[in-house]
Amino acid sequence: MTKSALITGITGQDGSYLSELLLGKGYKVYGLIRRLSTPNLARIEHILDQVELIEGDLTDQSSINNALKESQPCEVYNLAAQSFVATSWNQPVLTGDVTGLGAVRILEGVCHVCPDAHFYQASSSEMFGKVNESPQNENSRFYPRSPYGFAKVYAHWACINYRESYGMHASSGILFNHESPRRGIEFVTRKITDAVARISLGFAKELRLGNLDAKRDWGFAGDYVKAMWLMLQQKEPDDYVIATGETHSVGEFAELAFHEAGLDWKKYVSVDQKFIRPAEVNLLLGDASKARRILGWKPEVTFEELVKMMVREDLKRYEEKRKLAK
Ligand code: NAP
Ligand code: F7E
Repeated sequence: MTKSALITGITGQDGSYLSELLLGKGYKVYGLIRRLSTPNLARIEHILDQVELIEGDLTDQSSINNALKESQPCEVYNLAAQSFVATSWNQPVLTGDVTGLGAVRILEGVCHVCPDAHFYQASSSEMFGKVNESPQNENSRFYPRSPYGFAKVYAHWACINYRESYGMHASSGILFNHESPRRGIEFVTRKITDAVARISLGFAKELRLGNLDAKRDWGFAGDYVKAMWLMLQQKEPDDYVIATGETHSVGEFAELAFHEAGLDWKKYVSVDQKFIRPAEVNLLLGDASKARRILGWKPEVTFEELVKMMVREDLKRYEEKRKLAK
């Protein structure tokens, strides 16, 4: 029998990679999309004829219930969120509504409409925040440092509570930062690789960043969606840290990215106070040994390969733009 999956956040970075993965495994893939004045379908344009999109919004319970009824999913992946940490200070209530309560709305929907469906919650290493031990694993303390971080803690505990209260197959992936050429342009890795390409081709002269010393455990999104799927194939639901086990600073990322284009980053990068956050998460480093042991998951793309992949894709994009402009 064909398996079906409903993905919230299908138009996002992870939603697009997960859709490709599930289609490749023969799933019927449904995606929840919200109404926007201009549809944001660029990341799934190449598979639009293979997925079924259902209109709905994580702030609207009845649209979620309708999407679940229509898709009758075997698996539900809750990837939708207001996912940009910096914006969460400007829009804390919206972030709480979508990223926090949104998870409860979809858990409620699954519990009533399709209680046997396997459920995935997109938890985040931002929940560890101000860390008291390194590396961080599934038992490390949560100390979120932003409205995004505390909304994710709420959603994470909601997932555990629905599992324990109703016996739902609900799992959380505590994913550390994962990037790709499809990463939103506001996140630091993509902001850097996009600027490298623009500077290299003469479209820009400089790049302004915030805290260059913040350290992140960066992996490749294509590797991380495999872990999501693996979690829902297990007999028992559980929570898993997904990470590479390596950490690098923003400065190191910038140095390597500029180097890839033959440029010296120090000539182009400056610090702008505008990008310094009210509270910072200084260091994240994940221990994914549980995922390795139980799921058999490990990252395949290295940090260096990731930086190169992102720089090359952005260079290609701007080279094509330049050709068209001639
Ligand atoms: P992303 O690219 O920002 O995508 C977010 C998705 O959520 C988009 O499809 C967006 O739709 C949708 N969305 C936002 N508000 C919505 C609403 N009110 N109703 C329905 N959909 C809504 O995020 P991502 O990087 O793919 O991350 C996927 C999930 O993993 C998120 O929950 C994120 O918080 C979490 N996470 C990400 C990372 C990471 O490093 N990438 C790490 C840990 C956890 P539009 O296209 O309409 O905006
Ligand atoms: O920042 C520093 C910034 O915005 C990374 C989301 O996917 O991963 C992501 O959250 C670091 C921070 O990602 C700039 O201060 C310096 O320390 O790329 P980011 P994030 O905040 O780590 C987690 C796991 C998620 O769950 C989130 O959804 O880089 N930084 N200068 C900067 N960051 C940005 N965005 N822009 C700068 O100019």
